Amino acid sequence: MAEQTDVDVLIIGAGMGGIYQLWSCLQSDPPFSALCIDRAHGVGGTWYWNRYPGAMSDTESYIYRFSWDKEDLLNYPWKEHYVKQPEVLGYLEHVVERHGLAKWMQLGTELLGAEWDDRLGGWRCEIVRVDEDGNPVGEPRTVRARFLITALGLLSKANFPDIPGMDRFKGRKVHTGAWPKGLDVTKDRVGVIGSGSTGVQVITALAPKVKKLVSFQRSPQYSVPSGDGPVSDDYRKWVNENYDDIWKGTRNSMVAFGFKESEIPTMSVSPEERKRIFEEAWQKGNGFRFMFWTFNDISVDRRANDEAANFIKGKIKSIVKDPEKARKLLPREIYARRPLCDGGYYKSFNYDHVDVVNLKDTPITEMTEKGIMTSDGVEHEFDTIIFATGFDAIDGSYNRVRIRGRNGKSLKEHWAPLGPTSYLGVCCANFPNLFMITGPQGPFTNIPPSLETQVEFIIDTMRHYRQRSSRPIIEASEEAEKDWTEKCRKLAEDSLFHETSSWIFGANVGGKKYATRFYFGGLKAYRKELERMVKDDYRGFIKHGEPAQDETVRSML
Ligand code: NA7
Repeated sequence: MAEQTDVDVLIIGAGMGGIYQLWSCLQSDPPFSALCIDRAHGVGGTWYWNRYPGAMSDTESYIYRFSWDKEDLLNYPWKEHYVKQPEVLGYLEHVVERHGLAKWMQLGTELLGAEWDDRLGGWRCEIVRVDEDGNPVGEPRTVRARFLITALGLLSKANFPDIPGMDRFKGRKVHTGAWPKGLDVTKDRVGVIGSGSTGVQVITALAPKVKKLVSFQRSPQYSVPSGDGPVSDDYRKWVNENYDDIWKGTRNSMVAFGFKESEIPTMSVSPEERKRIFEEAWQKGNGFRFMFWTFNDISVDRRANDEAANFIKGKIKSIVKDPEKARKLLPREIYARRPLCDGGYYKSFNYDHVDVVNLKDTPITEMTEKGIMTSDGVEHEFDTIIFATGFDAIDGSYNRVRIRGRNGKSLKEHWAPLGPTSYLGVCCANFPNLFMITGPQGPFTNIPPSLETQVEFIIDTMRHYRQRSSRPIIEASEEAEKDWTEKCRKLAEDSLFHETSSWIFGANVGGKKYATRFYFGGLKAYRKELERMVKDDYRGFIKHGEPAQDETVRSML
């Protein structure tokens, strides 16, 4: 019989969410026994896998970290206004070491499946060790857990386009989300497919270094400068002296990027003043700042949006010297995707060895032995083709694991009719004692503050229910999930975001259900929703009052 372990909490994923959740379980009084697993052979989640050149957080460094360890917050160094992938990874490794979390983790271990067991009042999970390539090693093992917490990450399942002849290409094909350790492509002729946040970063980083680079763009993007640069001692001192207020302001803001969002409409000021404000935001840098600090209606009002879009288009035309390249780089839709920023993206196209193909004009017809063929009959030859084609976001991360709730129904089946839904972004009806961190219909914000909000809500809820029962069952009602879904749908409809097709609505992967995957009400409102629900005696959760059964998960309390 397979070896069996019992824990109060099994956490899937050792990225930012999993790390904080594990710490919170161990800090509870009394602690929840917990095991955190990850198929990666290191901690870091997104920051473990996304090692592509130029990978960085586009949230400013001081706010892209945990807020709960004040001493570390004040002392842990960062060099520049934006943290790059190796630094984020280093920071997360440091947190794990500082808090002695590694002994509760089992890395290189994958969740094969999890089934809710009514008699047990918990989850029967099957896990297996995997090698660096993800192949199973040895026999699966059973873990019985009272609570299952998924910290799978929003964006972990790579999306590969279906291009005819993909296998024919003799060079190297690499997805940014699975960048091999130490891979150096600087001596190569490089093709980059995709121009989302990742594509923009990888192109900017590689353009000055590679022999040749061609960007294949289906939807040209609006990107503004990041404003990156070294952090001065004075700046750091200011941040340290104001950290409490900074976090307070962040939690009470919409997108949680550390700045105060604008309260004035775009058309309420003169054209000159509008231009001045846009220019100031352009000079300061940061994509979310450009969209939300300048005016309060760019993401909801078409006229306001046009003003912002035209300002950025003007900048693109003035930066890119070759008018034909500039034409191809000009966005053709409204400014309503995830806002981007960069460290010199448009300037990259001024190099003679860097070019752009607009796939709306000349689509890719096939991949050949040598590279990529486009509909104008041009064969673009490469040594390496980089797929910056994004992810099968949110539900993609879940659909590859078999998670079965009550009556044997899987999450995939639960989500089939409407797309991925939840109650408050953390629970699903008929999946008792399952909590999701950054699951579907959570807030659309800078991730760390939202993720902290969710982890704190989850741990408080578990504690609360533990006091009520020796066999706590926490389960959202179907009605509560329906209402939350409706709320998210309405909020999305009120924003311009739903007018562009992107991973936010599942529109980037063929066959995915089109539905909003976020709560667009902002972090402040989201926190209020949670608060109100708790005050209202956990409204939306079914009240179970069963006595303990014989075979329960052995509590380590
Ligand atoms: P995104 O934002 O989903 O971008 C993927 C890009 O790849 C985008 O430009 C897509 O064009 C393009 N794409 C996808 N499939 C194809 C095919 N078949 N042909 C050509 N181009 C394609 O992913 P990222 O990794 O950049 O960013 C995801 C998030 O990670 C980001 O928002 C940050 O939060 C971190 P499209 O726009 O769909 O026309």
